[in-house]
Amino acid sequence: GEAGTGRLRMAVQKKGRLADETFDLLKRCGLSLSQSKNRLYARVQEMPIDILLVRDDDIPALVAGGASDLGIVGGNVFEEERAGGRLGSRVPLVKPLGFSKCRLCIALPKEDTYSQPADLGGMRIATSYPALTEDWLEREGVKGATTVVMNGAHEIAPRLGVADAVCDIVSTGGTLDANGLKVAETIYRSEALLIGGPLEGEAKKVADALQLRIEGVQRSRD
Ligand code: PRT
Ligand code: ZN
Repeated sequence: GEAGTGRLRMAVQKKGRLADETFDLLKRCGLSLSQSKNRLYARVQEMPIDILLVRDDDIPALVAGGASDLGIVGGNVFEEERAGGRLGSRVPLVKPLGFSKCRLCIALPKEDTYSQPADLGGMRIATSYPALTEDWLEREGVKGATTVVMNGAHEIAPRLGVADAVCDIVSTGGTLDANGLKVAETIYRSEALLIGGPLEGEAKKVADALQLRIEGVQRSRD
């Protein structure tokens, strides 16, 4: 991770739903960034930390592979990578950060009746979270359901006839509602997570100091 530079690396989302609250958290920790958000890196002025600005989907692999010491990413993305077996044997430490909360839900056309997981038997479920969806289906003993991987526009999949149900992130529920869908099951509750480690030496000292500042911010919000 910090090889050569002597600075801790932390990967965060460059732009999107996680980014604003991540930068806000760093600011509340008393940290200021020396470069514009449009660059690949930003330097923290008050601590030896470099912020790597990336797509959220790349954060778990960057941390698991050691290119970044720490990362801030949605639990949905982290757990999907882990469930898909893409993080190897190294399972990074996790600290929930309490923002970017949302739910991963299985949704059905409003006219469908739903009372229990077995009702999903044999269905094709459109999702970008196949590993989490398949794990849940297996845990619930749902028979013959399959996932159809889509990277967007899941909510129109049932109308297109390419799926019978969807499994997607829900916040207000407005998107589902506008597309004639309703929540059948919540399979995962997500929030932003600090991932990383285990670290040693100077990198561990810097990471511990950062965590102390984050805990201070969290306490002041309680
Ligand atoms: O560019 P990059 O790959 O980095 O970003 P991205 O486009 O993949 O992700 P982004 O920025 O949209 O979301 C980042 C993270 O924010 C997600 O992984 C979640 O952890 C979290 N989050 C919180 C959400 C939402 N709320 C959310 N509402 N992610 C997506 N949505 C989508 C949802 O899928 C739905 O289609 O927003 C739409 C509206 O939701 P409703 O229910 O409020 O209508
Ligand atoms: Zn993404």
